[in-house]
Amino acid sequence: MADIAQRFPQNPILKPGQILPSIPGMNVECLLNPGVFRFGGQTCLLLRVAERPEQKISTTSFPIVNASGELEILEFDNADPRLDRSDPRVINFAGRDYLTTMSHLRLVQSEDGVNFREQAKCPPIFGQGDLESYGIEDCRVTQLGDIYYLTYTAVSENGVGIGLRSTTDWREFRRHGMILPPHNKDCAIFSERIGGKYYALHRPSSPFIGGNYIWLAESPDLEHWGHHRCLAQSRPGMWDSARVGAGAAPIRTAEGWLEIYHGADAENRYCWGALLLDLHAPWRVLARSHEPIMEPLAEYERTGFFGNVIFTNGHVVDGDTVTTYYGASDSVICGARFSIREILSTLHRGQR
Ligand code: MAN
Repeated sequence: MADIAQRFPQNPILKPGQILPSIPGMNVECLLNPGVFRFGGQTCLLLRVAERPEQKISTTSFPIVNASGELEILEFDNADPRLDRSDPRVINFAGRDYLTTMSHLRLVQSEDGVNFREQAKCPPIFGQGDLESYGIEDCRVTQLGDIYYLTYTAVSENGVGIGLRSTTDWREFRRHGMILPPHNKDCAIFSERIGGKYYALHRPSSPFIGGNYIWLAESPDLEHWGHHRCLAQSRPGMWDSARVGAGAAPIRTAEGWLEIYHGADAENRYCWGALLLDLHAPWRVLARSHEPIMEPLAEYERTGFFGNVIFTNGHVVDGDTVTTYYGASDSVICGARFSIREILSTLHRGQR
């Protein structure tokens, strides 16, 4: 069997109605794709909260941050022939793309890893400045020493790139700016330096030659990234034929760095596979999944704001168990456990 995930029986563990909107007048439409870490003895999820105003039948409206740094609601008439609403996530009006919701990040905590609550002392994290004016999304959290590094998708009319912030206490944050420019997503920093260098997986997209592939970059200081290498391409005819992107920071195992990644086909069906990278030379791919390790099978994974999506960018590891948290159907938050040994046993050596 391809799907080896042990889903939480309590799934979904968080739904949009359980999180208050960031400001009155907004609706929380979707909870998605949390970054995951441990802090103060608790399991923490950094949720992506996607909001928009209550929708009227005849118009499509959504927030952006305008040039003065204020929230502004854009509203388009659904009957206008210049409006393309074929994808629930993005609209195109008069040749320009917009997101239908604006996302920010919110921290929830749990003692048992299943029941999560928001803590008033941890402030919401919003997009700031002209490279984040359509919101911030899908944050990976990597702890290096006492510092937590947040790599997230920064969206604006300028494009989609990778922003970096850091914190030690989840109250005060340092902004490091955009570390990888558009078009780039799915950036996860390794939890250890290798040979004195920092490493990160990321996903630049090439519209003509090339595609949506997983790359590796190297840095002396976490802000300047170079020595780029392409690690894994999408594979024609397979479940990951259209795009692949890294999940959270890879897991150190005796056999190598284990990376759980997402792959989607032309129908936007998202599954997960895994890559095994050499411990000392992470640009060497030792093995890769042939079959997915998880597929959108449960009802809550098949139907929602954008169905047939499971998307993970966060996990915690306890011995042989990796507990992944994920967005299902771009709507709700779920959890699933895997045996690391079992994932490793499914990988095909020498696959690219
Ligand atoms: C992209 C990102 C994710 C989202 C998936 C599925 O990969 O925008 O945030 O979950 O698409 O819609």
